[in-house]
Amino acid sequence: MASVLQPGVGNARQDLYRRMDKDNLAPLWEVLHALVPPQPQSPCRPALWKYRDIRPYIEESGRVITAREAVRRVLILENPGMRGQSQITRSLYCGLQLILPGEIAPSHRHTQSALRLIVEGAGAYTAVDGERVTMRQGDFIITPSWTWHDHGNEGSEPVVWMDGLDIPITHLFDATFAENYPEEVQPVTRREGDSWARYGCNLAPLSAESPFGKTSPVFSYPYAKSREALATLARGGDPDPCHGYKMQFINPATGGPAMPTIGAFIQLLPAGLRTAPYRSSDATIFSVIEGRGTASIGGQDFAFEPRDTFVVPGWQPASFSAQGECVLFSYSDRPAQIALGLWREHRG
Ligand code: 1HN
Repeated sequence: MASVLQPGVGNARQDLYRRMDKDNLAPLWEVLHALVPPQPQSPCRPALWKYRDIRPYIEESGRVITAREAVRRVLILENPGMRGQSQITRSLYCGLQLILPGEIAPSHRHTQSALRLIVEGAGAYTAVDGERVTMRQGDFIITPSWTWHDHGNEGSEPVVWMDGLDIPITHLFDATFAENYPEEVQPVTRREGDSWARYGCNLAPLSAESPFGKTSPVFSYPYAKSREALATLARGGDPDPCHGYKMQFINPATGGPAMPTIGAFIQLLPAGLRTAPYRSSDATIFSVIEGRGTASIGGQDFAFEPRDTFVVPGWQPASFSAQGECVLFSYSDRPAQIALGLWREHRG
């Protein structure tokens, strides 16, 4: 209930605010309700980018700038509620990157962690600290924090992937550092498949010190493997009512999430499945690998097809209706929220 002001008190307050403002002071009681709302009050909105609609812009970007000149030729997916901030959620960045045959994207490193989900094409590579991995559609690839990385396309077709980075998180902490490698392309020092053989086959070196600190020593998770696992699960038991068959990508050295700040997931929705509403405090970005369906997000319906990207804001109820069998990749800041004791979910 609003208190009844005594005559003159309003003026006295305004006068106090004005004088203390000069000394960089502000009254908490005027903003307390906005600072501590009973539930998240986010500018993040549900949105879907149809690949079919944005593919022409991606192609055109390939005609107006080279990968070398751009450093990274990326169209940023900006949340419609946060235009101009290079954010798809309050904590995460999302973009679609194009590399044409014969191109390279020069080597650099930064404290931001990055993930890639290959959306279109095959035959490009990314190199991480001396090891190259070939990209194929649906592959999930990690660039750990502070590792040298460059990309190249030695194949014959354009390759497009989704980039997910924790840029707003590193900015929040003002812990952003970056540097360029002295050459455009870093030297290859390990054979392709080395880290998969070392860490990805339920084996580990006897002295298992992870080369990438808090990030998984496996930096490429081939779609063929994840897809096969999902198919086996779908043959073997009932789907989860909210998620279908959903798995998280893990760091085999710890069993925890593959990256310290970003969680990555893959799920299969059997044809015809209608999931129960689900909400969690981590806003989540989805990339459709296979299948058509509808995502209902906060009461709004979004029809999706392969290669589309959509975003579910934190704490908004979402459910899926799968027309055919669907496979969805997704990522969010869940590991960061869990590490800080903030994460919540609600089923139904
Ligand atoms: C970056 O290094 C990549 O390595 C992609 O492909 C997107 C966005 C902002 C800052 C660095 C890449 C990026 C980025």
